[in-house]
Amino acid sequence: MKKILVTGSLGQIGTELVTKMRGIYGADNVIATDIRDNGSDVVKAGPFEILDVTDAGKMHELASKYKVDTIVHLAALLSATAEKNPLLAWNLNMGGLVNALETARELKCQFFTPSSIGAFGPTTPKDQTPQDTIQRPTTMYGVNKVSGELLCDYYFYKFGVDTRGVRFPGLISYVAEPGGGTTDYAVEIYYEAIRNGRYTSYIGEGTKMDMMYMPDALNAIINLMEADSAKLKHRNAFNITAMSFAPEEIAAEIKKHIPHFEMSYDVDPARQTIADSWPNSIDPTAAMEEWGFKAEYDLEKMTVDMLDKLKTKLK
Ligand code: AKB
Repeated sequence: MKKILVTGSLGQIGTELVTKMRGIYGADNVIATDIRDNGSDVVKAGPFEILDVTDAGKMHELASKYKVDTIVHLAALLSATAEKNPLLAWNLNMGGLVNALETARELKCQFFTPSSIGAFGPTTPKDQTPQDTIQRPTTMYGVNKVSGELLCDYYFYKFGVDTRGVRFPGLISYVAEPGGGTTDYAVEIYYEAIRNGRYTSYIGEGTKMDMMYMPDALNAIINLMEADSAKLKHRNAFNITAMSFAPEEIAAEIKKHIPHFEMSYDVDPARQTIADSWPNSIDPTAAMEEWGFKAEYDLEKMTVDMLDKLKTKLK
């Protein structure tokens, strides 16, 4: 049985991943950590510790205390926040990652951390972006993600740490809201559609980005961690995606269920610039071939589920 330490457990991915992994591996075998305690189920339903990921000593101490054999490192600033405070992003995103990789090396742990479509830049091929291609991102978040991908590869080749990772697209869920990302509009739109029947998009018409529904993202993490190591040629930074759409396409899908729904635009230049530098759609073939990645939800199926779940949540 795995014993897993998760950083950033109260974030958008962590909140659901911790719960799912506790169901699979046992509540006591998933140690949730975060910089704050929000009193949620993640905190109450199993071991929880306060951890600032820039504190290398505390991270090592907690991993030793619980004798973990796996580290899932999720704590990071997302793209829009990172762009507002690039130095903080460098220190937190890279400092946290190095500390987590060092802990994994010292304690011989398996390791997972997500990269992102943000690891690509304006000179990357925009459509069906290949697994191995030009990566010259123009955001601090992208610089962090490319550096992180390389660092994870390095820890595998140099020290034999079993590092694994995916490049996540925008993640959509009804449980925990994202914060500070460029793709967050695709979550907000569902909340606003139900609350007010209207949404003002900060991303402009025609701007396509890859997206994925959270259940597929959680399965991807667990399946990659469980995959046969011998079959992995890439290990880190696998392209994965479930759908690609522009704001008007998700709005049209919502309108099928909420006919009075209206969308308008008030483009935020900062987030639009980031979105414009990212691919329209990425090619997940390597992930499909090397560890059987498959997404269950497309835009249509996700929209039915999101609206259904949010209607209950927002009652
Ligand atoms: C963001 O928008 O920053 C994230 C991401 C795609 O990495 N959701």
